[in-house]
Amino acid sequence: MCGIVGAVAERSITAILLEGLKRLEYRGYDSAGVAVFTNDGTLARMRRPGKVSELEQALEAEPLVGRLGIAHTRWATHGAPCERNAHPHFSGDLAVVHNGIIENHEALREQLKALGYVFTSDTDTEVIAHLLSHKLKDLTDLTVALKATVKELHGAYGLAVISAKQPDRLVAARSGSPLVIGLGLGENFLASDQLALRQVTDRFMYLEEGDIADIRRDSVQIWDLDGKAVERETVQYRDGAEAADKGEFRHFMLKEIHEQPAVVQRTLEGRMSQNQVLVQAFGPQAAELFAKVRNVQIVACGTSYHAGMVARYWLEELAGIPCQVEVASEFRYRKVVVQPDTLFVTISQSGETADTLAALRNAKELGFLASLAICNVGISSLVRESDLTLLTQAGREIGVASTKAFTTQLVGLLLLTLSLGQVRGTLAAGVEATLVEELRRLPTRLGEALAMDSTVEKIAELFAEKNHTLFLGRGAQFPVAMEGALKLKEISYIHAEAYPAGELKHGPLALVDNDMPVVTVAPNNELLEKLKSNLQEVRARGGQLIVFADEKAGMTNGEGTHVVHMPHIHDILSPILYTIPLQLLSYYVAVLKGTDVDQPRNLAKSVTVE
Ligand code: HGA
Repeated sequence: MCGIVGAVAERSITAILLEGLKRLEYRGYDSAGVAVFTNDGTLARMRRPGKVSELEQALEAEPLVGRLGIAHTRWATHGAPCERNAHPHFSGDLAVVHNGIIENHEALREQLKALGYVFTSDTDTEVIAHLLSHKLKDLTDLTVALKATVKELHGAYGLAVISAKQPDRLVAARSGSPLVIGLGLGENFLASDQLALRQVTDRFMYLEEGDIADIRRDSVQIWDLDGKAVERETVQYRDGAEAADKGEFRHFMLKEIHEQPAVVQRTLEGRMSQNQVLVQAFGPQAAELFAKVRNVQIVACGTSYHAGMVARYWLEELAGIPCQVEVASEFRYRKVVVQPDTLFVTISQSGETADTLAALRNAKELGFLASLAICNVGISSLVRESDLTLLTQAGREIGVASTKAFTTQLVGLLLLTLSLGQVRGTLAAGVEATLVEELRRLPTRLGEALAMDSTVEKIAELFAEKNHTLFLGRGAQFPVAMEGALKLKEISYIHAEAYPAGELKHGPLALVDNDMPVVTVAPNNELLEKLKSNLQEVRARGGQLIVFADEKAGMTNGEGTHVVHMPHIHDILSPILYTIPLQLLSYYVAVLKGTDVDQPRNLAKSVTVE
């Protein structure tokens, strides 16, 4: 969500901070700000509502020059996205930027007001600035005062602080929100994601939960949760930072949709032999642990939750393993009864999704057999804290609406299903070899689906004037319909709902009329005839049907029915293939509506607050 960048150097750091913010903008983007200890010895700041480009323009007009500074791009949780709520927040000669939520901010605000502190924003963050300022009255050292401050904070934070009184240091604290120190020569940096700093260094030190750091030009000191001085490992990345480049595409989202054959191929590489999945792909102890698994509990949010819902069909149908799927924000606060020998599986693109991470931490206390993360970021908290990992190889995903991360998660979950079935001997004869073969062909099939791009673009015109849409699917296509509806909501702002097609007559059919397009995914499986009847029910009420149907499903265009023929695919893999036209549909509808496709309003890429 919000992005943090900080720097302490010999050279002027404003351009570095700004470039870092641009690289983080995909995380949150309702306002941005920077505070710099200027060369004339004062703390100055510039904040602007809107995107980082607004801040950049303001800084061009009125430059801030200094060698110590912090910057922030915000995704508001407390207080409207306006200039006075933008970070950094000041208290006297202190500046603070914060990712996360301070849950006891109201009580702290009252206490601090009673002490005479004047609040100028509606944010929870401002209490941190004033509380730290207050602590500094007795505890003059910045890190000592910060340690005392965070003891009083409930909630989640990644924090960076500078003070005009101690202008040689940048101090930081992490609890529930990631922070990484970038190591330079005679200069050091801080960010909420190493991507922000790849322009200045390739050496990083990740802060762990509860860490406090004192970062100076030529030294870094870290204390753990207990206040003990600790060393954190230095990680060096030799690969170049992936360029955020749209190439020939108009938007990152379209580029990422078209990358799917390649990234699915990458996700499969090295994970299958001629006719089997290689179970070690999940980690050296995977085979031993998988042999004990009798149940699976999947926990995730948003698009990743939909991937988990598809996996439930696979795990039960192919591997005969009971599976439950739940959104992390519910799971984490629910009294959960854990079945013996249950594998706890989390799914997250970033590996920093706050609710999923918290659910994993809770799960550790609940007696699950082991935890497995399916994640796109190898250096994420989720991966670090799980027993087993399967990294999807989607590469960096910039578009806020997830596309390639979803399909690679599905591939990872199918590999998991086959691995569990293989180790436990529950797969029907020949199934694994057949599906391994089908998985090998999957990138080609995805390429064929992408070739329908211009057909889907035409269909999108049917939606340009609509305000509501229904998505229908049966079986494992129901979560695909949910994902299709989510995509349309996210980027075109059209209200969309997904239903299992058989549920239509139990309520939603009342909504259907000529103004309500109904999108359906119809692979050629044993549910096809049932689905066709449901579609008749829609047609009979004048509903416009858009059907993505298997070329062998025998469905044809008719009045009010638009059929797009899909390449034939093995039914088990059809959720992956049928996702593609729904992604393209939401993309082209959004383009027609003129929305900000890559950065839709109110959303952020990596949801690091609960
Ligand atoms: N609570 C703070 C920071 C929000 C945040 O971390 N978003 O991702 C605010 O509302 O400014």
